[in-house]
Amino acid sequence: MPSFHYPVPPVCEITPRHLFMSRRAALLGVGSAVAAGIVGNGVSRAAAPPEAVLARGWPAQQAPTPKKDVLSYNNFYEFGTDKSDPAELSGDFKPRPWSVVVDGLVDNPRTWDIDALIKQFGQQERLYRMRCVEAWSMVVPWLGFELGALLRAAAPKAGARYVAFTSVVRPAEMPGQRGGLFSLKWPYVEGLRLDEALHPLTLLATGVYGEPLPNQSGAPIRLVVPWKYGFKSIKSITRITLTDQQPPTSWNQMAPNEYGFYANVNPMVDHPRWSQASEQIIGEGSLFSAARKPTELFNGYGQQVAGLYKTMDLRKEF
Ligand SMILES: Nc1nc2c(c(=O)[nH]1)N[C@H]1C(S)=C(S)[C@@H](COP(=O)(O)O)O[C@H]1N2
Ligand SMILES: [Mo]
Repeated sequence: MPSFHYPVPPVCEITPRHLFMSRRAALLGVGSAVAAGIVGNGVSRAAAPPEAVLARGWPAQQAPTPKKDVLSYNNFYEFGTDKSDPAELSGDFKPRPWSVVVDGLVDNPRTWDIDALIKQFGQQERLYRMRCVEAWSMVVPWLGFELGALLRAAAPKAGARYVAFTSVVRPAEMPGQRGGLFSLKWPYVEGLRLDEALHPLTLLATGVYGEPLPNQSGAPIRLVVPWKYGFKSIKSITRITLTDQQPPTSWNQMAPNEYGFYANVNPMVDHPRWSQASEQIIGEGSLFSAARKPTELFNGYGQQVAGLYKTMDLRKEF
């Protein structure tokens, strides 16, 4: 069954919103009240965050999502469209050896070996909220370094205004790249404006929960842009190219009226097929009451990033 992101998802098109049952709830055999995300109390909170994560990370005002949920509920369409596919179908993927090309409008283009990158730029722990455009969210303790550090080493030329990212293409190791009825075009591509890419919140993650990224999380290196919908956070990156033109992005090409280039989390701008006002908290709640919370503008990172957009109409440039 194709997931939510697709413009023609059989389930949510043909089922009234209040009866829609998520795949997860369906597997658990629970009813529509749960699936509809009716806010309940009696929500069991996740365990308290390790002190070190909170101390070294940026404030996220929440406990981390349990590791088992972070590593088993994923979107990574190269391995399949179900949330469980990336963890279950990525066993053949080999994240080493791996290199990342940094090129385009830079004075110092370079092909980096993944381990040389980690040695050069280190790994800090950052606890970030992650809000998928499908209206669910997690809190994830990443390891990584600021994309800005790598870009400064590349020395962008004066004309550079955007950064284009490209994911790996390996159909032999990635079953989702071997066709199917609904498919994105490969490689998965994403992009940021250069000032967004240089923002200190923008992370290149090389690990999660204190360990190297597992395949389903985007091994060996993926982007994390916590104030934008999750699809901007491109996985298994092979190329980072500085350009003077806004680069094409995968979901925008698939459905431009549903997924903009900016994709800033915004509870006031609904997706054409569902509300963005609130989100399901993955890993919380029970069989009988899904846990939800109101969605925050810029996913709660407005104090840090709102200035990037002060001259823009966020309804038009969504
Ligand atoms: N290459 C690639 N990157 C991707 C995706 C994908 O399908 N392919 N899915 C995106 C989406 S929709 C989300 S919500 C996040 C999910 O990251 P997570 O599985 O680590 O939570 O990855 C993003 N990055
Ligand atoms: Mo997503």
